[in-house]
Order: sequence, then C-alpha cells, then structure tokens
Amino acid sequence: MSTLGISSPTPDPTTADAAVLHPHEPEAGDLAALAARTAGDDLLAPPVRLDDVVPAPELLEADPGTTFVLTGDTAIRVTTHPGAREVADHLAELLRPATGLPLPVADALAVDPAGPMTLTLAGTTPPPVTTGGSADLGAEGYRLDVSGSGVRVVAETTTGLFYGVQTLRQLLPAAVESPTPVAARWALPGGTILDRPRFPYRGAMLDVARHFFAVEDVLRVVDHLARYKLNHLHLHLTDDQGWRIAVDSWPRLATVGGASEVGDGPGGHYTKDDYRRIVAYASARHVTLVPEIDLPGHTNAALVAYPELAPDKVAPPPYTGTEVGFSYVDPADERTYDFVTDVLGEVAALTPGPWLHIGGDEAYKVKGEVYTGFVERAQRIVADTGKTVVGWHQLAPAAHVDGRVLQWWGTDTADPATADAVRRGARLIVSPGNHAYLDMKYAEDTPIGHDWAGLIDVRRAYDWDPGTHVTDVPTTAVLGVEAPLWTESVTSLADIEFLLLPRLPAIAELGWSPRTTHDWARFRERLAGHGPRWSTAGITFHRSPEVPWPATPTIPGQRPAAKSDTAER
Ligand code: TNX
Repeated sequence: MSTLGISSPTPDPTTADAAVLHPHEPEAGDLAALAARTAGDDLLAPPVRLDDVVPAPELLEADPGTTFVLTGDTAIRVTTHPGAREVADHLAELLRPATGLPLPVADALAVDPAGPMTLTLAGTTPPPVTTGGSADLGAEGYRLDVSGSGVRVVAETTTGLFYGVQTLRQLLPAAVESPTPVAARWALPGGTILDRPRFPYRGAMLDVARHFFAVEDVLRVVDHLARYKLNHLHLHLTDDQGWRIAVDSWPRLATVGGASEVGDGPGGHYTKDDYRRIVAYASARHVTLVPEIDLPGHTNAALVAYPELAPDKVAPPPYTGTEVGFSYVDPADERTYDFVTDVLGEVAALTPGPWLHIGGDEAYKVKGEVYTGFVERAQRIVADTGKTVVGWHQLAPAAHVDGRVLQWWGTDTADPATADAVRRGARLIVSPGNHAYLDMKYAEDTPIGHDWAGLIDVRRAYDWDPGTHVTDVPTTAVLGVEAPLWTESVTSLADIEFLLLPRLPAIAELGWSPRTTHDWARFRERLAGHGPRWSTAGITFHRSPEVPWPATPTIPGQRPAAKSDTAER
C-alpha cells in the first residue's frame, strides 16, 4: 500500500508488502521475494506486518523498508497528564516482562532519550499533520507512527492513547507476551495507522450467576477485552441459580441467595470492595462495567433469600438446574418496588459508568400489561438513579425513557416490537444468539456449551453486520455489539477462555473496524498470528480448524521453523 488509504483487505502478494516476512506459512511468492533480497534485509524484517492488527484499523500505510527496534536505551516519553502517564506505565508494564528492557517512563519535557516511544495527548501538544483525510480521532481514536527513529502514538483522549498502545503491542513479535524474559529482536514494522471505532459500544458479557467466578477471573476477562479494544464488560450478576452482588439493605440476597450455582458448587458473591476492585481494574483498561440485575424473572435466588418477594410468599428451594422462565418477583406487591429501588440504587452508586441493565428476558409468567407495567416502573427507578436503562429486547413494548437501550439477542433478524421501540427513540446493542453468543458450541463435538441457537464457528461469529442485522433498525440507532457468555456449562477460567478465543476478536472487529475492511479470508490469516500470542501468555483458546494457526513454536514466542524464518532468528 503506497498511500494512506483504507487498508486493503486482500493485499496483492506481488507488492512490496509481500517482502515483509509473513508470520504464517510462507507462500512460494514470499520465498521468491525473500530470496531476491539480501541476507541483511532479511535479518532486519520485523516478524509482524502492519496490516496484521486485530481489529483491523481504519487506515494504514505500511513502510516496508522501515523498522524500529526496542533496545536497552529505549524510553517512553509521555505528555504530562495523569491519565496519559497511566497509559505509559501500562505500556511499560506490558513490555518489560518479556523484553527485560528497563523502558523508563519519562515526562515529555524531560531530556530526549535515545530511541523514544512517545505518547502524546493532542490538545496539550500540537497534533501531527495527517495524510489524506480527517484528523478527527474522536473519543477513542489514535494515530500510530513507526519510523526508524521511534514510535509515536497521538490521541485526543487517554482512551485513544490506550488503544494505540494495544496496537503497538500487537506489532511486536508474539514473544512479547512471555511472562519471563525472552531473547528476541523487538522490531516493529514501519508505517502509519490512523484508527478509530465504528461503534461506541463494544462489549462482552460474563454470566457470573450460573457459575460464580473469582475476581481474578473477571480481571483476566477484562484484559482480553482491552487487548481487542472492547470497551464494555456486562456482568450478569443475578439469576435463578445465584445472586452475586452484596446489597447492604437486603443482605440475605448475597449471603443466602449467593450460596448456590448450577450443579453442586458453593456459589459465592462479590463484596462491594470486590466489585470496586473490578470497576477500578476495568477503568484503568478503559472498560466500562455494565451491571445487570435481571428482573422480574430469573429471580429464584432472590426469592430463596426473601420469600416476601415471591407471588405466594413461600421460599422456593435453591435452584441449581438450567431451566429458565419459571421464577418472578411479585409485580403486584409494593414491597417488590422497594426491593428494586434499593438494589438498583446501591448498584448504581457502586458503578461509575452510565449504564444499568435490568434484564427483562424470559419472564414467561409475567405477561402483557403486568410485564409492561413492571418494566416501566423499573425503567423510571433506573432513571431516578441518574443511569441509562439497558434491557434485553423483550423490554421493547414498554414506554420509552430517555436514552433507553435494548439488547437484541434474537436468532432471526426481524422483530416489529423492537423496530417500533427504536422508532420511539431506543438504541440497540446487537447480540444475535446465532452469531454473537459465546456459549454456543463451535462444532458438534465441542465439549462444553449450548446449541439452541445453532453452532457458531469463527466464520459465523465474524460474517454478519451489526449495523444492518435487525430489520427496520437504521445503523444510526445501533450503539454497538456485544458477545454474551452464559455459563451453565462453564466452570473454570480455562472454559471461559476456550469459548472466548478466538471468537471474541471476531466480534471485536465487527464493533471496531470499518465495514470496508471486512474480509473473512484476511481475517483468518490475521487472527492466526494471535494463537502464538495466547500460547505464550498461557491463555487457553480453541484451535479452530478454520484458522491457519502456525505450528506450535518450540520456544515460547518464537515462530515455528520454516525456511523463510531461519534468517530472522
Ligand atoms: C437465554 S439470552 C437466556 C439465558 C440463558 C441463555 C443460554 C437471554 C437473555 N436469556 O438465560 O443462559 O439463553 O444460552
């Protein structure tokens, strides 16, 4: 690519790009191109290509002749600003374990160190001249330049800087993911990336109710989100099988309602400090928490703790199965609305982000006007907390409240009630069960997961368009995309990662990348390079046969032996 245009989804192997060592199986053309170059050139080629980034950047221009290599002299310089400094420290912490380099973080005003990496907040420093097109990087965009003398990330916000850093990380060899020092040449490919997201909401959901997961597991999921520029973590905190968040005014919700899960496990719940820890960790990674209290159905655990909320005022036994749709809080009892007000008030107070999710799905025993009436009261209660209400698309028939967001989880593409709610002002988060549900099996023989919405291989997760998916909903009403992970069959962090990877990056790309970059053939190649990253970092993933994974490296972070590779070591 010679101009800073939309990144070509299918690069022509005869162009200069092909001379850059490709991290996957070399094609005959690559070998010929390599043979035509000097040995010195081969040694200098970085192992990652600029256009291998996931999610695909909006614009990129490779400079195949140029490489920047991190050395013991490389320092990170950053605009004097606490948020920018935090991003610079994050970058240093990402790179130090594998590289073993000191990578000191210095104020931008400090003496210019050799071989700098610079993070600049535009607005405090003049923005760079941009080539061909808008310089408006917006709330999350960034510009990344890799030249022979340095790496520069410029953004208008600290979030933009953070995403520039995530891209920078992907441009280094997979060995950078090693938790311990590795001898490698820390080369980045030369060129420029100008990047910003297609949709403002890009998320994943973790169901911590069906099975409870420790705070550490949730933090690790946040890391996976941040790596692929996803900016929302939706926590499904309550369901029939367990209530997972401490509520001071109704303490038995967590202590009694939290003491169960699917199967025989002990369950558990997050204390308010646990939740604050998740919020802080997520916020440092530019991820906003979206807490869900599922109402009026999916409430058996609450009824076990407080039978006064049950329609018959009798405590049901704890539920550890996987059926849905049988439980509900009594919509005819005013005490229920005290409960809703207290719980949503406390959760809102704990949550810095703008969203509060009230569920609303599968309340099969609360029908028609009774259901709509309940939802309308719950929506007003959310509004009174100052938050914006989010709910599954079953909320659609209820009256509109300002900012209301519906989360589409259908498996078809048409729903007149949802389209009507959008006409009345609702926005949509799109999570189609048959494309975005991470609890669906990849294939018949996938050992865990469901198949009620079909099998979802990586291509199925990738090949759809959130902007046009739901009939009669304009792209402008689509806030973004989310990949939910329900955990009826998921019992460990390894299970979570197995279902997340490699489909999460597919959904992330749908949320971030411009549609013009959408190309399955190129996506699977770009994705392949992430397998060695995950292996090196000790992250479990599904070796989907659709993706041309490189053979397992013998030394962590190093690429498998192939003729074209030997020159690089
Ligand atoms: C449907 S999707 C549910 C969940 C289940 C999931 C299993 C939605 C809003 N409700 O209660 O866990 O299917 O795939």
